[in-house]
Amino acid sequence: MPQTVGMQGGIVGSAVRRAAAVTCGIALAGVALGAQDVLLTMGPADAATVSAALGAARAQFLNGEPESPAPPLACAAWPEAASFASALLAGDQRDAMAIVNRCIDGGQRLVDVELHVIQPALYHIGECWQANHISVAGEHLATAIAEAVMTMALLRSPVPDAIGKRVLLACVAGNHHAIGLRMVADAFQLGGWDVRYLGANVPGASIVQLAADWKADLVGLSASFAQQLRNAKETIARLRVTLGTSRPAVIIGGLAINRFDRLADMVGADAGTPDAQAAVACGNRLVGG
Ligand code: B12
Repeated sequence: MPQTVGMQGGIVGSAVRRAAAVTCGIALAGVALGAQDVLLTMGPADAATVSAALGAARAQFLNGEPESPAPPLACAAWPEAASFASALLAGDQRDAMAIVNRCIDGGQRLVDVELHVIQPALYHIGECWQANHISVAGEHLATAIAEAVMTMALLRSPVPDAIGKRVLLACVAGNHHAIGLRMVADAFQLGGWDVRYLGANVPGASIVQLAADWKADLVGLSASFAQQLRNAKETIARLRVTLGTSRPAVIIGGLAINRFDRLADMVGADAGTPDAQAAVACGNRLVGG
């Protein structure tokens, strides 16, 4: 099983990269085949853009083109990402914690450690799972360890001065990928924001209700798959209808958003950003934090 993470956050082994690219084609083809609902809820221009991108991925898969590049990674991996990934694959929580502790003891900020160590390691876990090199249980174990390490590291990070701004963060209905949003939550918290993090698979109506009751300045939504974009779009539309001009600003992110340009616009968000660090900079810009 390849356990090396390259400096750019990808797997070094070309066989695994090819397998990842093929399976990415399968995933995208699957999305393309099931995307009618998404396309129907968007305008014709938007639908054409999404349809073209998904159609190209589907054709590539059907033509059996395994050499296509893996999806772009949002972050550069530090050398520690490789040993962190190995600790996750070995199910060694102590080692994983020790690696992150050493980074923080060495003066690194948690936000950077999450972006350049934990995130690339998790992407690597995804590629191992996709290539059938680890089981579902192995992937779950890695995920659970990563979450535990992030909690530990957040607790030992210095508490920032509050900036008096509120951000509500949720994965849209159907999205069970919550760790990326947890990183976004940590980054906002360490940036002095008051954070409400709701985690995975949250119904749109509940997001809007809490945004109104809590008077959020900013709402951040996470979406992993094209099928979830409709839920994102509906939630944002509901925010507009319910709160009118006093609605919070909305940013969106996640794998689905990172894959295609313009998706943030299409679902009606004020902005989309590729990672946790960019999310805070964007939030500060949008609501003057
Ligand atoms: C762990 C994991 C799971 C766990 C998630 C547990 C949890 N508590 O989160 C579970 C087991 C639930 C899961 C399920 C599935 N998964 Co999964 N999973 C992963 C894995 C290995 C890691 C995800 C992760 O944490 N990444 C690390 C985080 C930090 O990265 P991130 O999510 O991109 O987040 C960053 C940015 O995107 C951005 N961001 C994210 N959210 C937001 C929000 C805002 C507002 C902003 C501004 C930014 C932002 O900032 C984050 C931090 O910098 C990935 C591999 C991968 N490449 O990510 C596969 C992966 C995402 N999963 C995949 C698949 C296929 C599935 C399943 C369909 C499998 C199945 N058959 O059941 C289901 C679908 C579940 C669903 N409906 O959502 C595929 C997706 C393929 C695709 N889209 O093309 C991947 C890529 C694996 C792979 N290589 O094939 N998965």
